[in-house]
Amino acid sequence: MTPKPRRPASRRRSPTPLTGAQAVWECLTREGVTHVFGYPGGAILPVYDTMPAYPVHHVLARHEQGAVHMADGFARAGGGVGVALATSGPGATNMVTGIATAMMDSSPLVCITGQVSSGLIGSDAFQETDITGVTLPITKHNYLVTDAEEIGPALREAFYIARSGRPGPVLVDITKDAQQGACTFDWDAAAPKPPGYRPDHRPRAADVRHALDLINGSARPLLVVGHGVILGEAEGLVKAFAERTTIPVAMTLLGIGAFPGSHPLNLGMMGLHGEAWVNEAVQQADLIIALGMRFDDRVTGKPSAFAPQARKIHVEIDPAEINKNVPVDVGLIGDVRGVLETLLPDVAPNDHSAWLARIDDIRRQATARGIQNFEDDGHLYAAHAIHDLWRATGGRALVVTDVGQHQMWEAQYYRHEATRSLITSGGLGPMGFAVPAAIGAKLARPDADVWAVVGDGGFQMTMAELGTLVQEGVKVNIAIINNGCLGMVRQLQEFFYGARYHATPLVNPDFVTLASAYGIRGVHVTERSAVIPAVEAAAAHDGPVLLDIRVETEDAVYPMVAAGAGLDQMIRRPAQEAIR
Ligand SMILES: Cc1cc2nc3c(=O)[nH]c(=O)nc-3n(C[C@H](O)[C@H](O)[C@H](O)COP(=O)(O)OP(=O)(O)OC[C@H]3O[C@@H](n4cnc5c(N)ncnc54)[C@H](O)[C@@H]3O)c2cc1C
Ligand SMILES: Cc1ncc(C[n+]2csc(CCOP(=O)(O)OP(=O)(O)O)c2C)c(N)n1
Ligand SMILES: [Mg+2]
Repeated sequence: MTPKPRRPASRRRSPTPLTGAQAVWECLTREGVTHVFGYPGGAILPVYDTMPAYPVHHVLARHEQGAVHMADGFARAGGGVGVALATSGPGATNMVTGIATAMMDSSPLVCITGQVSSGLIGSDAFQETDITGVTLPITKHNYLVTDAEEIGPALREAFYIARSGRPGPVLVDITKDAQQGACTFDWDAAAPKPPGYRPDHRPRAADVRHALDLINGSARPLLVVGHGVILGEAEGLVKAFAERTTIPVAMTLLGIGAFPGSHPLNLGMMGLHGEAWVNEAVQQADLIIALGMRFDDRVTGKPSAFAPQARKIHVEIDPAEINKNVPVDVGLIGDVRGVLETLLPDVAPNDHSAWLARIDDIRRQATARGIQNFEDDGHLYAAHAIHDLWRATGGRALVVTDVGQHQMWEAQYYRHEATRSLITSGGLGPMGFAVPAAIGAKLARPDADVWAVVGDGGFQMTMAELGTLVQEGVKVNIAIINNGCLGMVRQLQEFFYGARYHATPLVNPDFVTLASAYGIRGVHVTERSAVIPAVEAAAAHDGPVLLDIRVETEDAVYPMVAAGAGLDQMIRRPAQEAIR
């Protein structure tokens, strides 16, 4: 890819007379924005028209959902705020899935939409949609701006709200006349001061003492590491805490990467598709120390049956999360980094060897049932393909997954060593996330070896973004885990609907031919022995490569806990003899 030449940053002094559209770019550049993901239309054209004067690279998506997922992938990979831009009406409504995705996973975004001119609001004008009304429940905050003078303050506040406290998406809807109007842009005067918003919390001293007593007195403690550890950049402190106390670590899906996969204290992912030994450790623990995770129902199973023997400490920045899903003994409200810094000097290096040995024992028994240890029967299973992707990339790739069975197998069979090396949609789980989010991730981290791991169903939801991939010249490799069906839903049909597979088989196009229409190299992979060479060849190729990996349809993600069941009611993979 030839990088777009950068223009020098604006050197204007404040206050400066500008149009509202120029004020948008002035704000973005001063916020340090380098990339904006968007799609133009009439109501946002004044903003597009002034864009070339500013040193921001615009990525033209093929659909506004894709633009928002790109901004989200950019934010999750790089740690900044992602920015997406769209026109009014259909442009804005197409953003909704992407915004809801970011909201559920606390991803910091600023989405800017054009709106019809203020005099037309409420008249059902052409492409008028009340997007602040539509997105009220799926944004951390939103604004309707009808005056050019308000653009600066609204955007500065939007960035502040998006990135502070519990991060999240903020939408700023700007009328066309506000974009065209004149304003006096004063950066300093626009400093954010949202009334009633207090993102900084510190835990109470009594709660800290209580937590320390529980930690230092427990025999079977477990750290549960969530996405908040990554958002709060507390990975190093978590490692120091775990090593000092020799407490084993379980991760939520979104916590994967926050603790090194190969660390001896790492257990892996917990939850409805968590590894058996992790869930058993949860159920047998006498203390759960939950760090930046929100006890999602996919993590706890039936809440009343969750970790029944354990006292619980919850370190969480959002007070609304304490006692929301699972009652806890101590809530430490604050940034996980600050809380760990407070706790660390006073935690005792206790001996937990008996507890660790017990977990190891459960792990050994469970591993014997792992599909990786089954003899090769000539079939290619998705778990094999993902395990080989891990081997061939040395565990160092930045993997962006879609939603479904392949997502769970990736979490189980790709061992992530580094933080922000797995990007996946956990809370909303929209199919179609992976390819656009991977494009955003690659633009945020150009040196990363980025792989989109995506189902054959989900790929077809946003495959138009192959056009963006080519236009941007980014090297993102794509592994389609092609099982010929909507696998995760088929699995539910297999277990709970009498194997009546209605509406889950897929008739797919030839993805390799499709890739070639975009000028992308495509390769069919049909045998287990072909996975590693195909991944290595993709890495060596100067451009994106799409692997169409044809895997068995007949397979399920194990272990599996049925919705509403406790974590101790895991359905386990049958032994190989039982499958034959
Ligand atoms: C098909 C499918 C299957 C799934 N199965 C599983 C499964 O088996 N196991 C599993 O774990 N998940 C699973 N998930 C994902 C699950 O739905 C949730 O998205 C996930 O568990 C949430 O993880 P989290 O709580 O760590 O992250 P988030 O939902 O992002 O929550 C992060 C929490 O950290 C807090 N926080 C943010 N910043 C800070 C900070 N600086 N300091 C302190 N706190 C902070 C936030 O307020 C929030 O409460 C599945 C998803 C799908 C789509
Ligand atoms: C937009 C959207 N629609 C429907 C679903 C429900 N759903 C969850 S997983 C899944 C099947 C995914 O199939 P595929 O992409 O082929 O992945 P696989 O499970 O086969 O690995 C469906 C339909 C969803 N998560 N997102
Ligand atoms: Mg599929």
